[in-house]
Amino acid sequence: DLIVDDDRTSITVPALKQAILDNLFYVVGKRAEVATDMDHFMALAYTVRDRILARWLTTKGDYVKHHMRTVHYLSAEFLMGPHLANNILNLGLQEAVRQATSELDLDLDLLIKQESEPGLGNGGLGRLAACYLDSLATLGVPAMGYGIRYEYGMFHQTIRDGWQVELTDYWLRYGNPWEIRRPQADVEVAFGGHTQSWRDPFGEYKVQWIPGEVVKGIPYDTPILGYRSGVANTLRLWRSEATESFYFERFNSGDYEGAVGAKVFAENISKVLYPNDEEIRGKELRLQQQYFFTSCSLQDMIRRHQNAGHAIENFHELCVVQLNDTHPSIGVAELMRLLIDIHGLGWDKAWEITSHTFNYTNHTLLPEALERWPLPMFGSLLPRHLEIIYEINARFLSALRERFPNDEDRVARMSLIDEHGERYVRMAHLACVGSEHINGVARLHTELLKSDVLHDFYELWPEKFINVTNGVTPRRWLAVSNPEQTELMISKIGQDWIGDLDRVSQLERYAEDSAFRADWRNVQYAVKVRLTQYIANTTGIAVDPKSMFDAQVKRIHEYKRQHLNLLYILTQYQRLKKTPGLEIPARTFLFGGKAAPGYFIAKLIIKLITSVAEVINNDPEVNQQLKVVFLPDYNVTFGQLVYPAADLSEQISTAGKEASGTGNMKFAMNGALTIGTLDGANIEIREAVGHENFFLFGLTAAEVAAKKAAGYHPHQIYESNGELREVIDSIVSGQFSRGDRNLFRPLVDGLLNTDPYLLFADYQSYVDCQDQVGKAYSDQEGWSKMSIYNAARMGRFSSDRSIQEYCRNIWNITRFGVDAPQ
Ligand code: 26M
Repeated sequence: DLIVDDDRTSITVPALKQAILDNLFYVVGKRAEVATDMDHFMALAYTVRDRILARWLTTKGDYVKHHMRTVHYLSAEFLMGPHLANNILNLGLQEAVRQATSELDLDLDLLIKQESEPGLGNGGLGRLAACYLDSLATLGVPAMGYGIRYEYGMFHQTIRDGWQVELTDYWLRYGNPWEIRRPQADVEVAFGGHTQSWRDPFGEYKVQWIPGEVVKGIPYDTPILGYRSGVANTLRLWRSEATESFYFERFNSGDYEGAVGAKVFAENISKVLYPNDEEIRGKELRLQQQYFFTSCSLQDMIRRHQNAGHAIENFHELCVVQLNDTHPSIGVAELMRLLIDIHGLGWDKAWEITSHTFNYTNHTLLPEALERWPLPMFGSLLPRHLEIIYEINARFLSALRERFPNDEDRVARMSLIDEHGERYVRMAHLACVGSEHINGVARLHTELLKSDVLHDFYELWPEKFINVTNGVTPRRWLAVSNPEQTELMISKIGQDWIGDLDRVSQLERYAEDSAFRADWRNVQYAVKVRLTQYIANTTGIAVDPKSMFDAQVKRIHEYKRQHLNLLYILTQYQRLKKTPGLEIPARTFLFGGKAAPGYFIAKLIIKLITSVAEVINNDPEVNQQLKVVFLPDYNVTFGQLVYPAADLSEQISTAGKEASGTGNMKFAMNGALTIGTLDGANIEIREAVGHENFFLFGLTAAEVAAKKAAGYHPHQIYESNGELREVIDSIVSGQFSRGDRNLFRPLVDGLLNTDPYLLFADYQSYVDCQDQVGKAYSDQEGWSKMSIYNAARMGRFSSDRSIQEYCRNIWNITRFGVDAPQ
């Protein structure tokens, strides 16, 4: 009964309604009477996708037509989170879609919740890549993301008997309405085998790689909309499949097992995301994944470059590659191989192109997280690349010897090959040698790269090093996730800040306005009620939305010190037990985060959190003042619920260990106050929001280093600090493990004996600081002021600012935007 012009592009309410019904019938294949919430989600998602397509195709065409220099962001992980709400916001369709769905008697928020999130990343690094794609499209930067279309993403976490249990994440179960498979743009990737060399008739040395296996990469494209920019860039994720020819050759020659084996080999590559962050074990499949997506992406870039009519010699003028950590750094050797073996260039020209194409972002200071591949494994999987790496290394080391004569220690330290005992290829060194720029992700992190982790490279090439402090997108992390605060902000300062976060500073003057502060508190309370309901539904725990919400959500890691947070909780618990009726403001401690499945101590920390929670939450003497909640399966979707609801953000890593942190930014933008160390981006956040609006504690990175050098004895601190000793003793006593004195022994012994992350050294400072936090929270007016100053001064931490810095200082991109109307 509805008549509309074009139900695939029109954005009027009647057209949207008709489109949802048409997509439900023709794409989903259901009648409205029997459609489920998931069916309606799909129908709505296709409706939104239809409205993206014109922008998407126009954007692509414009980049080609105008020969625009393009960024290629190579990342093993893209932790995108659900797309629907974000796409609706970016298209400017929030009101129209709400109206259309409500007229169809559909609950928009319920439909949005149906989308299963593509969890194709571990944590910070993958989520940063997603924020950067958002900003690239918003700013109209010609850009493409390249990665792997894992069939199984980050595992789902459940808690059984207080322990983490992993379940697989088959996120494609109901289909993915956002992706388009493009089989015509497939590429082939080789593995194994051997190389042959000869001199061609002109006397040129030539190498041919005779591979053992060949697989096919099929691209799946997802449009990435800018915020009201009219731009839609592409995220291109590769799926591995068997090549028909390889498969059938063996099949027809009677080698049935070999044929099946080849198929299994091929399909395995993009099957599953490795759930380890910050810890590398040399698994061959992981190297296969890295080479697979990097080779697919570089071949794709070359093909697109040539199809647009450009000569291979100009590759680096139009194509720039950003390496998201060392995971795609094999690309340096791969581009050399493609240019020399496939496109016939000489070494020097190939090196000129390669070394002007790549840039490398480092994300870690932990020595155990620097990627190295055992040489025998590397050589058998990528024999040609090993030869190329040897040649790069020979040339690099001879230049190095010229620059630093008689310094063989330096040569050994900087070599691409680690020769101490078992031999390894050092991927960070390959990335440094092959890149034009090397960047850290926060000011302190970059300084520590220069002075420590990559010091030799800094001495050799100081001009390569540059800092780009991370940022996060205010679209997803504020406008989408915190509609209550967003609406209040818009009522005072309009909405331009969503696309230009520096403008939130206009909020500052309202910090001194008591009526506004009351509104701010009401909004905060409403958001906390939302989270309270979620907690009740998922855990059965009743928390009080009037209590302070104190949140630590991030991967579980010793350096992030979730157990330091626990030490304070236990300190308060002991105090309350000793002094019944002790006046402290009620607090709800919220934890969320996954442990790498093989990381025993991290899993034990989860068990300790859940065990302490059980005791405290069920102790009537304290549970009006203290509650502890571990929320299972922390992911992007849950992050969108928790960042807006927190009063206090825990950013308590050992100084010098957290490269940047990005959760710290999401909390502060939403008005949470931070308790934190001088680590990563905390330092810059504290400067931006004002020292008086940030709860600082703990040793500095320099003090940590000095303490370790001087000989650190945690046992002495245990002996001399009464409260700490009681807390530790209570864990050992079995109070939280039903009398089992051994359960938490590995954790406690580690702290007493070595405590590599200096929890004991920072304990008293943390406890004192937390006590100050408690006092400050009792003054609600003062707290609201600080909260508003935090939100108003976070403009710098928009990923739009980070991307502008990458464009100016690293990518040399000055042309933005497309012809398309917004
Ligand atoms: C490597 C090899 C094999 C399997 C997995 C990995 C791997 C995957 C993810 C290693 C590290 C990974 O991520 C590291 C990470 O997330 N680092 C974080 O990056 C953020 C963005 O820059 C920073 O804010 C965090 O401080 C940093 O810890």
